[in-house]
Amino acid sequence: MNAYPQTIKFPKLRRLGRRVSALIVLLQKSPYIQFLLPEAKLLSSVATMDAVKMTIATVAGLGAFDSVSGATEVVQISPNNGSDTVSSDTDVSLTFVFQAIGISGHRVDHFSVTGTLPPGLTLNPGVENRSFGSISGTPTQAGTYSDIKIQAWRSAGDSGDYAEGTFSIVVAAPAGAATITQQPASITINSGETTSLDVSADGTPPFTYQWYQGASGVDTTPVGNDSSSFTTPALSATTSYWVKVSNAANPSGDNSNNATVTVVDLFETWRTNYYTTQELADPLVSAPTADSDKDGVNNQNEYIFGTSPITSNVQLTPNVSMDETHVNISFTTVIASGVGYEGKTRHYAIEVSDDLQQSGDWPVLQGYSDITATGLTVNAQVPINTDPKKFYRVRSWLTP
Ligand SMILES: [Ca+2]
Repeated sequence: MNAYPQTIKFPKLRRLGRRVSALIVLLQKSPYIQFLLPEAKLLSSVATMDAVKMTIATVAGLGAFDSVSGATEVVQISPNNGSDTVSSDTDVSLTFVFQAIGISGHRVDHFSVTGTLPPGLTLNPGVENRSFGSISGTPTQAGTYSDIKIQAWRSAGDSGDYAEGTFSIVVAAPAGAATITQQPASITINSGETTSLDVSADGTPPFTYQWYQGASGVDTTPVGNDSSSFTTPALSATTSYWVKVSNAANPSGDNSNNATVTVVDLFETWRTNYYTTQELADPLVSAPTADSDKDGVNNQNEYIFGTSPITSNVQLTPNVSMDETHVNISFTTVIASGVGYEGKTRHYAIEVSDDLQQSGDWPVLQGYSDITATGLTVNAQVPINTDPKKFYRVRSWLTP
């Protein structure tokens, strides 16, 4: 690793007194110069001036470079000489120059890269018969890109002798760039519920927010509004979301992590509590539409009413009586509790129609449109009028 200028034996050179400068000139005329010149040319074709300067610095270290024995590695030359980390900035041209050292003859047939390079960077082709290679381009996405392994192969094809080095390319966000400081958090909800996801960002406002459904970075399904908060639709299946936050200083944006909304199906939990594995596998017994206790109430409605799907019992039947002036309707509300009702509230409404066959929701009886279950009895008195007939029913539902 430390095969660079700092290992030149300056003290020894110094003892040579006035002959030192002559010696340097001699070195520069040595075959080593010819060895490196083609690489400087290579680099200048793809690189910034910095990269070329660094190459020249390596020429100065050539004596030490050659003294390395047994090492077979790929080391960074520029921009962070000798480091495993490559520093760069978003939207600023980068040339990452590396060198294979310790390979017999100091020649590399080709380099290969494994790992994910920052978007905008590529390995430069045409490095045959070199010891230097480079990755260049303009990174567009801030972040730390770890485990980028560069392998220098002595022969054609990715097999045989090689040297390798592993690097992290760190792409810094530009000043004022939108950078997510608080990721949207994963959460567990009940089936049929919605939830809100939030993100916080640093940088220079204003920010633009775009939410997406799917895995982070996959932008095929945009959802929601331009807001730091996103409210999901009612979900019946586990769903992942992420958000991109951008601003003028970071137009390509900062992508959040995945926020997974795990959906728990409480009806499924309730169903599993009553039926055996064999029964659960039989839709004629345990499906939402089945009525295994043959009480006329299907399993979905048993769940909503809070009755057992395996014991015929009709707890909800309202008592209806009439006197000379009123129709009296009473029923006992049942609080939603127990397995499958975590976080649920049961509600009731009394509905009225003069047509028993009326489909859909009936008009609600005024004053009884939303009764929250308390375990107490509801008594409704409806004045009798001149209508020839009226039908009443009690509807129940669960929230959320
Ligand atoms: Ca039933």
